[in-house]
Amino acid sequence: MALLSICDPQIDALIRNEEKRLSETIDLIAAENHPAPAILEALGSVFAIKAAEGYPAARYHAGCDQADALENLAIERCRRLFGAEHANVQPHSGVAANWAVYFAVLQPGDRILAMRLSHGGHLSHGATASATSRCFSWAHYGVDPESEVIDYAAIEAMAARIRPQMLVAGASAYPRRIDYARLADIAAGVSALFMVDMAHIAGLVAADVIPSPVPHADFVTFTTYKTLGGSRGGVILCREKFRPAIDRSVFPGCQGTPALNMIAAKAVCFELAAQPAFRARQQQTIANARRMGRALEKRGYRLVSGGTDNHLVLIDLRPRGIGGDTAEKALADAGLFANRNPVPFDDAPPGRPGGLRLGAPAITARGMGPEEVDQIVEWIDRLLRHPQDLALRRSVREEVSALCRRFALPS
Ligand code: DSN
Repeated sequence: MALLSICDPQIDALIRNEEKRLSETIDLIAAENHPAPAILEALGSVFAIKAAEGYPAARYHAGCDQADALENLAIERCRRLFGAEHANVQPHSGVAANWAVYFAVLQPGDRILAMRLSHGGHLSHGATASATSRCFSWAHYGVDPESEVIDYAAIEAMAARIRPQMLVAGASAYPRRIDYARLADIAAGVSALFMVDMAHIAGLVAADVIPSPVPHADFVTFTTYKTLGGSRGGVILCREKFRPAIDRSVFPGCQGTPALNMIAAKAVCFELAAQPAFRARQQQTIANARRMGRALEKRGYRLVSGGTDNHLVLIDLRPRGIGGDTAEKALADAGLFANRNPVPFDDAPPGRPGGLRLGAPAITARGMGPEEVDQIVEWIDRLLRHPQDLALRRSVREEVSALCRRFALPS
C-alpha cells in the first residue's frame, strides 16, 4: 500500500476509508464476511496478471506451469472439502456459475422450476429483472403461507404439471434447511436435472454443520465470500459425467481467461475451511443467528418462519409499520449494516420492502458471541422504535464504535 499512496493517493485514501468503515462498524449483511488477510494477499498477488485460457495442461497461453499447479490445487482442495466428484473453480461469480450450468445442459427456452425471489430465491433463478428470465421458460415455487417453509407438496404438483428440464433449489433469504433428498426425488420423478445454488450456506455445508446438497444434486454452485469466508468468486461442483459439459460451458462458453488471483484466493479459502477452527466458527455462526432471532422475538419482532436454522434471520417489519428501507437507513447511520429485503407475500414495491435481513457470519468472524448479539439486538430495537431520531443514531454509533474497538477484524 506504500506504493499506492504515492502513485494514486485518491484510491489509497478510499481503501483506507473502507478499512476504517469495516473496523468501526458492524456488518450484519447476511451475504458478507470478514476474510482472513492471507486470502486478500493471494487475491492481490502476481496471479492477477496471467492470461491462462483453458484448463490445466490444456491452455491457450504459454507460461502456465504455476497457473496449472495453482488451479489443480484449488480443484483438489475444493473437491475434498465438499466431497464432490468434480469442481470448476473458474466462474467469476455465483451468477456466472449459474449461467454456466444452465447453458451446459439446457437449450434456450427450456423449462426451469426455481424458488421465487420474493420468497427468498435469487435474481439469477429467473427473476424478471435478470437476463436469465429472457433465456428460459421459468416457473417459480415458494413457501407455505402459514409455516413460511418451502411447500414441497406444491413443488411436486408443479413439477408434474410443468415437467421442467431443471429443478433449482437454493436461496438468498431463506432461514430454514432445505430437504435436498425430497427435491432430488421430485426432479427424478419428472426426469429433470437438479441444481442447488448454495451460495449463502457454503461455509455451513463445508463445516458439516448443516446437511450438504452435494450427494443429491447434479450441480451445486456457490460463492466463496459469504459464510465460506473468502473473497468474491464462484464455483461449480458436479457429477463426473457432467465434467466435460460444465468445463466447456465455463470456458469458452461463458467466460474467457480465468482470474487466477481469484482462484489463488479460493484455494486459500478452501484450505482454511478444512481446519477444525472453521467448524467451530460455523457452529457459532448458527448459534449467534439463533440467539439474534430469539432476542428479537422477545422484543416483539415477527421472524419469517418463526426463527432460523442457518446464518440469517428475516424480520417482518410490516406489523411495526416501518419500511425495510427506513430500517436499513436508521441502522446504517448508527454503524450497523443490514439490508432491506422482501418477505414472502409482501406486496410492497422492491425499493421499500417489508423486511430486514440480518446475518451472523461477519460478527462471528470477529469473535462476537451471545453477549454482543444481545447488545446488537438492543441497539436495533432502540433504533427501530425511533426510526427518525437522528440524535439516537449518533449516540448508538458511538456505542457501536466502542464495541468494535474490542473486536478487531481477523488478522
Ligand atoms: N445474493 C446477494 C445477497 O444475498 O445479498 C449478494 O450476494
